[in-house]
Amino acid sequence: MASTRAATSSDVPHPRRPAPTAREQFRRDVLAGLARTERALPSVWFYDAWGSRLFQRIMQLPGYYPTRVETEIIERHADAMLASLPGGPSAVVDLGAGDGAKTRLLLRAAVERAGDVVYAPVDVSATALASAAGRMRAAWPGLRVRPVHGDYVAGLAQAARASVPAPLLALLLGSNIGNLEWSAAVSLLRALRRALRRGDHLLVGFDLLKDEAVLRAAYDDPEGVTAAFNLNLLARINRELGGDFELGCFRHQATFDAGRPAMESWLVSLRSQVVTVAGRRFLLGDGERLHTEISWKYTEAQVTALAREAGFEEVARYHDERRWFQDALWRVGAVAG
Ligand code: AVI
Repeated sequence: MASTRAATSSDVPHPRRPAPTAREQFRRDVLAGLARTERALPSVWFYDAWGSRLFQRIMQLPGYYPTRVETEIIERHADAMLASLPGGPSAVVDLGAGDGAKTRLLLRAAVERAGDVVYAPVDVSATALASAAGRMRAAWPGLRVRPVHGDYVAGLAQAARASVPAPLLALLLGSNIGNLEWSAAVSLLRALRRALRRGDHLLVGFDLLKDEAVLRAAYDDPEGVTAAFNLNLLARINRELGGDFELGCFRHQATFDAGRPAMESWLVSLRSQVVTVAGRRFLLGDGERLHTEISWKYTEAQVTALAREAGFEEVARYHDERRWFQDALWRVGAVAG
């Protein structure tokens, strides 16, 4: 999964100040998050090599429905989705490659419609990029593959400049958008719209609000994989930032916030303890929680509001039978902003 961080204006590099390395940005985010009154560690740092493998396992869990349900939507509607793009897409730009199965379904439909299609995976991880490119080259030996190493916005802008003619179809699947707070999601979507040209399309996956028990089962599995995924963030801090978190002194907690609505993940300190990270000490109370992830569960009205706030035109929305998930197809219209 590519970093969504670069969408915010504070992340735009200052001309005279070099952009921090990923390790330095990780250090800054962790120290700032631990210094807050309500401590928080950004979920974007879950995805080191081991975290990415654990996420692959989460996607296979019986209770983690989003991947299966979205695959079902694309299986059923790929042709209809692509029929909305006049002449078929000239390029499919994959923002966060995931397991590749959903992209493969869309690419197959795109190749059948347009014949000659460019596939451009975008990722900050060179390893993820190489495996996404390799998978698609293996499936379609003649496919033109143009991997773009970078964050979503810069990568999409580069792919859009390179793809002639319009329209291009960008994919932001898996409800990755749901891991951002509302304002950050709007900033990212606006930045993506600006990176696209008039007539280009964006397909966005939104996990929808549903029965709380279903949501809780998806984020707190009896197999303990989500707990391991969450705790791996502490292991990564220990390894990369010289931290001394004792993993056995924390437990995973998943809660439901009906207000947003969203699932949230936390790491709960099982005793009063002092932890050191990058030479800084933090006292954690018994039962104190570190916030690690938000995962929005959108209403239909919120999806419309996001499209409007980001300046996209809504083209169509596709659901599974239970209406647990939605893939929204948006277009860049004439109105600029
Ligand atoms: C990547 N993202 C959309 C997942 C989600 O459902 O929010 C990450 C995840 N966290 C716990 N389980 C899965």
